[in-house]
Amino acid sequence: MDATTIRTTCPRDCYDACGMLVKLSADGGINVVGDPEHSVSRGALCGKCSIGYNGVWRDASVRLTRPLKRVGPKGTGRFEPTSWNEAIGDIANRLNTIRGRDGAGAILQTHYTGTCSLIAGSFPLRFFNSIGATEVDPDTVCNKAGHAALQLMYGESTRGFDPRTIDGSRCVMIWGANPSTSAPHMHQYWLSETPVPKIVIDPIRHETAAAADIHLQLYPGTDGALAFAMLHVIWAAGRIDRAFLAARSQGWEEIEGQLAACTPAWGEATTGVPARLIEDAALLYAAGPSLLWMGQGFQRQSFGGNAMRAVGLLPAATGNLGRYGAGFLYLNGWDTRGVDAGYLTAAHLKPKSAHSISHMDLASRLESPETKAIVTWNNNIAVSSPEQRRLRRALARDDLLQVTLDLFQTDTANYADYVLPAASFLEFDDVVMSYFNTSISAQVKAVPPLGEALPNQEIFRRLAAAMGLTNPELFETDADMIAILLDQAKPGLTFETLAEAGTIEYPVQPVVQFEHHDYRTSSGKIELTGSTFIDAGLPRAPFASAEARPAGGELRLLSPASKWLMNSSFGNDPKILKQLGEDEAFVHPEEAQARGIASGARVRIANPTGAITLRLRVSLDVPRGVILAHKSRWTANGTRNNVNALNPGNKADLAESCAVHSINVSLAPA
Ligand SMILES: Nc1nc2c(c(=O)[nH]1)N[C@H]1C(S)=C(S)[C@@H](COP(=O)(O)OP(=O)(O)OC[C@H]3O[C@@H](n4cnc5c(=O)[nH]c(N)nc54)[C@H](O)[C@@H]3O)O[C@H]1N2
Ligand SMILES: Nc1nc2c(c(=O)[nH]1)N[C@H]1C(S)=C(S)[C@@H](COP(=O)(O)OP(=O)(O)OC[C@H]3O[C@@H](n4cnc5c(=O)[nH]c(N)nc54)[C@H](O)[C@@H]3O)O[C@H]1N2
Ligand code: SF4
Ligand SMILES: [Mo]
Repeated sequence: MDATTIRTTCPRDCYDACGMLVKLSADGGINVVGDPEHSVSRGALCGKCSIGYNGVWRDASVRLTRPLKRVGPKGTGRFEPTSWNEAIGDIANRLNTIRGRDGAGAILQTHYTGTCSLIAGSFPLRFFNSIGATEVDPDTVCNKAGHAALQLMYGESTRGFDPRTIDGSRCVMIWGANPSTSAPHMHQYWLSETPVPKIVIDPIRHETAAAADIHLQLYPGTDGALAFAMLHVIWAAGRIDRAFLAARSQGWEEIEGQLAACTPAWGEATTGVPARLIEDAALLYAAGPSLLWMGQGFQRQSFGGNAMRAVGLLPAATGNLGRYGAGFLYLNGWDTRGVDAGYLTAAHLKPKSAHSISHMDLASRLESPETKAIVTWNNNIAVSSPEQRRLRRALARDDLLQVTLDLFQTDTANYADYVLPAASFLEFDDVVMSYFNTSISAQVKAVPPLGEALPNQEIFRRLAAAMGLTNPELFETDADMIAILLDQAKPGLTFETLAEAGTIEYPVQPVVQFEHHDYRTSSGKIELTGSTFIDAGLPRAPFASAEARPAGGELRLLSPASKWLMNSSFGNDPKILKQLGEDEAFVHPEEAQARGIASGARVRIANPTGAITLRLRVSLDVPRGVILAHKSRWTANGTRNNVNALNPGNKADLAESCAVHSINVSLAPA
């Protein structure tokens, strides 16, 4: 490579963590392409990123390039440029006043995965920990119920299988994930190239489901029942691994006692999946070695925690753990690469008095006069969070200080008092760690920040200084942090070495998940049942949960990831908007027919929380009783709301996590 090509990594909230090349041209322009030498992406980026990174991402007419101060009413998006000094100085004064008068708990901060690089994604937490602000727990809008359930059962949730061990597998089961959208290269290569039977469990017949050997197209929210029906089949066939359960787990008796009733015929009646397919899938999985990919889609339901527990029984009951080619994966965390998250976030600075709240309570918390300020960074709550109408009304409060850091003038930024321009991942060095495989990648600065944009971490260093904070952790440099992080991961690894390689596999040899059966629960065993679950608000034992189907002609609304967006990101790129077309929802042809609605008609989708209007399409990929409308459309240009206007923010059964796939709606012509 010559000096005009920089090798770097995509740090977005995506399983793939693709390698990319940034080619600089003489006129200062760039061309971002896939790195042909990267083992995951093999020279191609996904459609959205190859458009977006060569589109709005470096377009100075679209990006935020200067700090902005609000001049119009909140929500109207009227701002004027100001200087960093003025903006930081005023924000610092106002936050200090609130800390002194109301306490730092009156300051909310919301964040998530706008960038998942380690420093830009975590350093700001040092600032908020040091002042003791109230964190809106990011995982509660995404995957917290699943994490909490696995932590109770297995002692942890972020040490998954090593995808490289697929060469020892005889079955891969994908439960409630859609790799064809959310992990496009894993779908294209890792899954498609491995000649292993695949089972997909998803209400929607997406591309990965269509390509699978067995697709169990269950009715949404019936995962617990399906898992128990599969366990019944395995049990009735004498295929339960009793030796494994006896040695490695506790509580199986309480599960076994429930199984007789969960026949395949019962499973079919409860989940909608044909009994024959339940039997085939159960026996194929049980034979093993089998990998189980637990997606994030199936725990976003009222029984989310129980569903994760029930599905989590399968690897234990079949001994599909601790051997090559077997195991489960929810996410692979940074800890699998030796990173100490407490160091990254300076967790020790956090005062005991600091609280966190669920995203499900964000709107009501913002309404409360006790909340005096909100800082949003790395997320876009006006698009992504529940109770959209109520949330926006609360954001419009004149007495609420709002500071938003972003690359773009998002729907959320429109409500801010100050909008601070963040630098993009192309504009500073950092470290990236995939949450699917256990690689370590370099994010290498390819171009200078656009305009006056600054990396998140630098914005918070300046704010800390202006507020008179003195903890040295708040001022540690990027270079020092990168050196420490890489040394934690692999002693002696330098950024220069990493940058040259782009991505390194870690460790070099594939790892067998739970090879030493070192479950980090209090008993040291896999806890299938027990009082810890009761303490967490669940029953002692998992059960065959199934949500009631909507009645009275209503439909279950599913709003998973869109192929052309990364959450709400790219929602302002004209070429991506062209790919997306008009905002659409999809139903089975019989559901449209039953309501006398033609495909292509404008429809109104409504429930007590709100209503949206979009265009209806029919699709055989969507089961009866369900309506599919992908998440994350921006609303700034035209429509006044998106699918989250229908989201009441109901909580799952565990960890105050979201139940966004358990929403019922009516459908009628607009
Ligand atoms: N209806 C419905 N709603 C959902 C979901 C669903 O399934 N259905 N899914 C939920 C899930 S899983 C999630 S994770 C959330 C995601 O929702 P959010 O966390 O709000 O994610 P994004 O909309 O992508 O917002 C990320 C923002 O960060 C900005 N950004 C990118 N890089 C940087 C940077 O370096 N610095 C700063 N400061 N900003 C940056 C982007 O421009 C973008 O505006 O949505 C949830 N909402
Ligand atoms: N292109 C693209 N990629 C993304 C994102 C994006 O917005 N766009 N978002 C990123 C984020 S934040 C996340 S969290 C991940 C999520 O990526 P995944 O883990 O793949 O999860 P989702 O796409 O939310 O949902 C996966 C599937 O769950 C299914 N599902 C819904 N309800 C149920 C149910 O009751 N039971 C079962 N078994 N399945 C159900 C949906 O039909 C969907 O196909 O993707 C990341 N990658
Ligand atoms: S979003 Fe995912 S698929 Fe797209 S370039 Fe980034 S890592 Fe690759
Ligand atoms: Mo997410």
